[in-house]
Amino acid sequence: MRRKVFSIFLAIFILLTTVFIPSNEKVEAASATLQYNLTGSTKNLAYSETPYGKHGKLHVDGIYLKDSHNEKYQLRGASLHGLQWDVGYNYISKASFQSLRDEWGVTAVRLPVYVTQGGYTEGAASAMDTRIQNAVKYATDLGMYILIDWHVHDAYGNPANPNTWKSQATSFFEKYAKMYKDYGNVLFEICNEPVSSPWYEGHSNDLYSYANSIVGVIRKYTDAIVIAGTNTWSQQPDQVIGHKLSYKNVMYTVHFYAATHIGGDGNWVYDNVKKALNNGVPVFCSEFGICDASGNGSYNIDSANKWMSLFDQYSISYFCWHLSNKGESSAYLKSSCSKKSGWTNNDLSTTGAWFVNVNREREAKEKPSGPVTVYNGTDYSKVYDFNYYISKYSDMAKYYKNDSSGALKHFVEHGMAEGRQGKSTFDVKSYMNMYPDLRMNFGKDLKKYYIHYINHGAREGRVATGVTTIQKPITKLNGVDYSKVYDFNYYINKYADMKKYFANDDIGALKHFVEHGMAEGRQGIGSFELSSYKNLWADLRKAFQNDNKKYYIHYMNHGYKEGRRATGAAKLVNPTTVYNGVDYSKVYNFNYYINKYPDMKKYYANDDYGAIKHFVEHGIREGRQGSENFNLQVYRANAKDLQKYYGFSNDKNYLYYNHYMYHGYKEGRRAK
Ligand code: IDC
Repeated sequence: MRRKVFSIFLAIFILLTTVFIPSNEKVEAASATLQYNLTGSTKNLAYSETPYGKHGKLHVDGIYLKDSHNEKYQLRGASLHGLQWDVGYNYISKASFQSLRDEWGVTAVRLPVYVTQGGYTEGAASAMDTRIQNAVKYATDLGMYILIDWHVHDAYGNPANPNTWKSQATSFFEKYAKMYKDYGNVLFEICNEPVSSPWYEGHSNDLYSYANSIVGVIRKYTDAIVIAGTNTWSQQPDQVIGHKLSYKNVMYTVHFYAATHIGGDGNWVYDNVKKALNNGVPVFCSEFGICDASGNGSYNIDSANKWMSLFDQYSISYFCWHLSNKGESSAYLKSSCSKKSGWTNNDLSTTGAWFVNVNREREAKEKPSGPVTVYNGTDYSKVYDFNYYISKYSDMAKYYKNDSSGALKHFVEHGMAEGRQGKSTFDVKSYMNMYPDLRMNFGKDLKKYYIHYINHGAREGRVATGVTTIQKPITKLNGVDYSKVYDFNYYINKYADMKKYFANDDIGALKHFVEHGMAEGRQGIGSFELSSYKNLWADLRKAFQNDNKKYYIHYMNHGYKEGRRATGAAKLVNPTTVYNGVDYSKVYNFNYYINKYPDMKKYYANDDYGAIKHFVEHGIREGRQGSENFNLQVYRANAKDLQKYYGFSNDKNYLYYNHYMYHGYKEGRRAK
């Protein structure tokens, strides 16, 4: 409690000393002269030449804001005035933003959504919503960045703790983060200028807690850049040291008014910024003026220039207060200027002239940057080239000819998964064909091959073009090596259906072989024929009978090593005569049986177990002849003594067969 009271006193003290007491350091500088000729006209820029078209989605890396080429990037921002007032919304138009972009060197616009002062929580929400959405539309069309600013601000010196409006802020950011989740050019400022207790006090009413909770809301939808206000009218980014939010892409504000906060070492705010930067806190200037902190009064251009050189040194983005013709020093336009766009030199105030000079000077120094290759922090240039992509695919040219950010987004979100080629030196099909290790790991997930090449393959010097057939097709599945019975090329060339489905998919082909092909008796390699292997090996037939798969597995594990033959045997060797432990060889042999009866040949030509089973279970009853040595009719006709006991019904046939096997043969009875 004591601490809070103290903080409030401190805040009031700082307010009084920085805002209301004129400092002796203040220098009334001569008005800035505009160094450039504003013609009031606009340029017809291709989207790829706009700020967002060139720089794409931004991210934070250490203390730096970076563009999608992973280069440090300084936004040159124009702040509008409060959107609830006509001095603010009068300038929301495409023409106005385009003048800023084309002639003022501006790359970003800030939308101050005043929370109080007749603003968002005081009746103007719906009007302000319309204005925000129009502004975002214009900025997006023009390829400009746009900062949506929840403008917590108390002009009258009362502590402005953003937690006071936390529930309104929560709904506000829920709405806009969701609405603009796919807009890479939208940034969010969650609290303009808190005046409360220090950034971090470890309780739910501090700034850290507010920021953590609002960024959490935004992060449900987007990882867009978020700007967090710092204590005492955003003058204390150093308080964030040791207490940065754990979310990425968050920056912390400094605001200065050059005639109040004199740029240079020894100035409290200036030193705070340096301290913050030296301790890893990324700083962003979402508002400053070259006049005094009231937004009016005298200018200090010298001080402003010192601030700018600090900002240049650390590539800190800056947003100058403000675009309007309101008769105050911070307005860019003279009060006599009623134009809403197409301004020329005479229309500009000192702030306006200084601001254009500063922007244009920096714009002229910008390195030309090619089309975007970095998306969400990943550089795709090893597998992607904008011009290649749009010239290879007519649909891409149609939609993205003027939008290199859009083309890259398509490539990342769809093109890779679809297997599209993004660069002449990387063809995902070739890459897949070439490397069995990758196929084993990635299967059909094409995107993973691109990412592998970016992160490893390119550096390892892997081949990524020109390989049209699968190399070193796999023979192992789930740790089992099928190479003794299976070869990818043999398999797909032997079976048209396999070629159709698996010509470029060695894993799919082997899976098919293992899960279906063996059971179906398909041949997987020249040196192993199921039918021959079965025909040749009676011991295996006995053990496996018609369970095809078991023959392949036997050959892999034993047969191959034992040197068992597995090809070229059209006929069964050693067909069995035994069924259920009984040897029927006196009345049955396989070849006789299948050659005598076409139906038997049809079903059992390669299945001696099936044949004898049929003979015993049906053939005998049907009176079929199983051997040249035994004919039922002949046997029965000559065995009058048996007829009397066994009779003539088919059900009793077996008695004659059995009799011959156990007695008649030995007795030399006639049976043929
Ligand atoms: C000022 C405007 C002024 C308006 C006032 C309302 O310049 O026209 O009447 O707000 O409160 C800030 C604030 C910003 C102030 C600006 C100048 O973020 O809203 O704008 N300022 O006082 N912080 C420091 C200075």
